Amino acid sequence: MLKRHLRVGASRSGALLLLVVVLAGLLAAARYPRRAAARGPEFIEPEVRRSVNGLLQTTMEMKLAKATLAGRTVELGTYEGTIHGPTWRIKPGDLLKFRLINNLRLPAGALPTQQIVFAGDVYERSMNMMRRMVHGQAEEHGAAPDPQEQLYTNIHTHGLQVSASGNADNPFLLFKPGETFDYEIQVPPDQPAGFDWYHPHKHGSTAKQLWAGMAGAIIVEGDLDRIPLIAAAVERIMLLGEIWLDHNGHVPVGLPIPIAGHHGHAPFSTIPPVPSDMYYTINGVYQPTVTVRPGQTQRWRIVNTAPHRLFKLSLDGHTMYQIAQDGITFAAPRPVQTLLVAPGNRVEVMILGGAPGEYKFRALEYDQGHPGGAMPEDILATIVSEGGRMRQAIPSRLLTPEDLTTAQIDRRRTVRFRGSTLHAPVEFFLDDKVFDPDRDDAVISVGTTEEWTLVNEDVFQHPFHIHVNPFQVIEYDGVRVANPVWWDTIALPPKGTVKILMRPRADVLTRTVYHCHILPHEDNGMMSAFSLVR
Ligand SMILES: [Cu+2]
Repeated sequence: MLKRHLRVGASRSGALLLLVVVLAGLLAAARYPRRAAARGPEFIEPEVRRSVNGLLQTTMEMKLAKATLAGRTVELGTYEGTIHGPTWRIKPGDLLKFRLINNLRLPAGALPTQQIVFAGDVYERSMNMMRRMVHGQAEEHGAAPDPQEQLYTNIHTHGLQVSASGNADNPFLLFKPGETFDYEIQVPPDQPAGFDWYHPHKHGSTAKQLWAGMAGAIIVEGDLDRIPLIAAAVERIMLLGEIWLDHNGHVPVGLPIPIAGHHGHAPFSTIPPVPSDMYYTINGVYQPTVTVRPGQTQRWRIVNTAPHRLFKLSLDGHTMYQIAQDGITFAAPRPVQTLLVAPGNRVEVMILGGAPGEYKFRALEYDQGHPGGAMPEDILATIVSEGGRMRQAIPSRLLTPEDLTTAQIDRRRTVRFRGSTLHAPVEFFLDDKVFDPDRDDAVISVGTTEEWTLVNEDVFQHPFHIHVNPFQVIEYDGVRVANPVWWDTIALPPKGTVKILMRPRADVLTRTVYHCHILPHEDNGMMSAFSLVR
């Protein structure tokens, strides 16, 4: 009897959510038509902060700041006042000392009110339904979601193989507005040279903070940069952003719910709903123009900071030569025409400037299994090849990373990914459990080799990320991977499995997390704490 009652309840809230999704879709009217400019705004990069004599000492103030995006005035939470924070340029063995100051607040007018006029009582009826849903969610979790919690924060240095304890890269810390904290992170001397990044990691608020663009690049300088043909290339840093704006130029404050996304429109609405747009940006700029000379090589260091979208990248008329994945070099460049970059992933590619002309850098249409359907193609940038011809070349060899594929496997584990989006509250599970910071879901002996099978039971993709130690992907969707490279975030195929190998470094004994890097999934439960022990 109880079971039947629950099932009826679930299907009712499912129907309710679908209705809400439809109504929210009606609200997603285009308010800001985008014109195709002859030449987009200039390509810019974040400010650079370098370590000196083994020490990076800086301040990271999180605060609301105004910016211009696609001709609109926006007001977003930031690190240090710009969309995307400063780039840290560091070296293996450096000490990172920085003061995190949480001065975030909600922008004036961010809380939804009845600002939208509808014919008849459609608005009032949809609001009533949503109030009931939110109320249901509040009952389930014991408290109504307080918008102030969207301002709780901490920082994660994604890709650095560092301790997660104390005041290091600790995902269990929580700083409320008005609080200040002194971080101290020791980078190991054998940290691979590569492209990493930092971003907030407080369970429950990561998606909203990354939808504002709160993220920055970490460049670890080293051996890879000294290969002559790499050193000769022009370096460009590209933080791919997914900036979500309501009609006031703020990240919507309500609970995100999936809707159909189409060009210029967010694949999410909120409860309560407000009209909103999604901008796919590079370094906080919408569709910038990047210049290259014919025959010139450029090294693009790309990170996907989006809370949700997987970018399937392509560059018209150019092959991309991938040289690294997730901060770790390849043995040799790999020529690719398209490159799938999931949230959290970094890719480094070299390009060789084509014949004079204009080329589009695109995020191709891609279906990641989102309930709203495939994400349509978007133009990320225009590449203009102009100026005197150069005769630069792509290197043929890089550096050879470690290989675990012939190692004896000490332990095997399985992690299952499953989410429920069609009833309220939306929840996402690892091994049927939601995140509990006080529960260890794995205890791993450092220095041993483990093979993990990651099972995605959903039709939508989940990018798996584990802190501290990267892994080799040896099998993808049932197919053995030839010459497996290293990743720290891998997008699981829909209804498929991935097998990975890892050997946690012996000098980092700590407690941290693995999770899905689709941040609305992570915020709603899809994360596990684990310990690294001797
Ligand atoms: Cu996920």
